[in-house]
Amino acid sequence: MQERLKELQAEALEKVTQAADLKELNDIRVSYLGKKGPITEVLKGMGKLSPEERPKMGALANEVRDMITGAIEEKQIALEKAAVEQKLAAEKIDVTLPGRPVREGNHHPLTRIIEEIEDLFIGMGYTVAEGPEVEKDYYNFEALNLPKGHPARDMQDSFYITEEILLRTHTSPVQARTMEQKQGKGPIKIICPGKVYRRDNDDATHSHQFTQIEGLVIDENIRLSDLKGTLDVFAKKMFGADREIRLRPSFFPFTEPSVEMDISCKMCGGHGCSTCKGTGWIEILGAGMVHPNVLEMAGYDSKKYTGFAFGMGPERIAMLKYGVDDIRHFYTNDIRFLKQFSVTE
Ligand code: 2NL
Repeated sequence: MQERLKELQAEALEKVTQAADLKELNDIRVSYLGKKGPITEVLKGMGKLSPEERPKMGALANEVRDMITGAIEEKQIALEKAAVEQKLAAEKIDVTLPGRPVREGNHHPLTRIIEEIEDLFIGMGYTVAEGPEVEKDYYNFEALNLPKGHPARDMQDSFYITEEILLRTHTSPVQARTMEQKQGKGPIKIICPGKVYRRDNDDATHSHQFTQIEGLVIDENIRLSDLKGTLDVFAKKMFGADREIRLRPSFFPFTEPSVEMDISCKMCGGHGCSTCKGTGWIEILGAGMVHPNVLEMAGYDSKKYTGFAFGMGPERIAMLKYGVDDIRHFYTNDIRFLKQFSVTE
């Protein structure tokens, strides 16, 4: 029995020494010192010993158990320490490494232009109105004096979803909805920015999806001169105080009279160059006095109320302002293009 205990002691101590981790060590503890372990087993056989031998053997068994327990505890401390050291080594941070640069993004050039135009009109007392991009034929065409079969509907070939629903071809339906909500009463002073869609083949100057900003002012006694003054302020704030504007007669189904606004070309000071195609003037937007039919359809008395409206393309304005030669640059998101509009760089 004594020999068996010594054997167990040697075997257990050897295993403790070899233990590679805390789990293995715990397994050793359970297998040697547990209730079903070999030492307990040996002690069960003590009944067969003589009374003189029993205390000696009991003492030896306790000694063996204490030695194994002690060895396990020591090993446990060593393993825990090694684990902490390994973790510290693995998580070591080199505080002398230079930091990774944080790259600052910038607003998309179109967002910049749109927000600039919004701010400019907000400064003149306008509020920004938005509406759905999937729109009813009624608000997109009918309410704007473009009844079914009107030739101008072909001019702006549209993406129809059903017979009565389409992707809006301009932001005018937002204005038609706003007028309708007012139920023919009170003034309106809004600008409507947003995405619009037309069935065009994409090229350097056309895109099937683009942005638009329209403005609408309705009140008593609104005159063409109010429109002209507003557009003059807009042109000078947007392109420089040295710019002149001119209005040319035009046609839109929703305005009468209709005009197109040009700004004087800065490239050549009005003498004629490639930007202004030799004319000294650059076309910027379309506008006009709101057609009486449009007012009446929205519930406004066209004898009491008049208004003006205008519409422009932020892409065109951004192209002129920043010298961009292809509209597709705005949608392909080439980082080399976009980075050029960073305010900080
Ligand atoms: C252009 C021309 C224009 C309007 C848009 C409008 C809206 C209502 C009533 C009357 Cl609700 N007019 N909008 C008027 C004239 C021109 O846009 O060339 N846009 C890029």
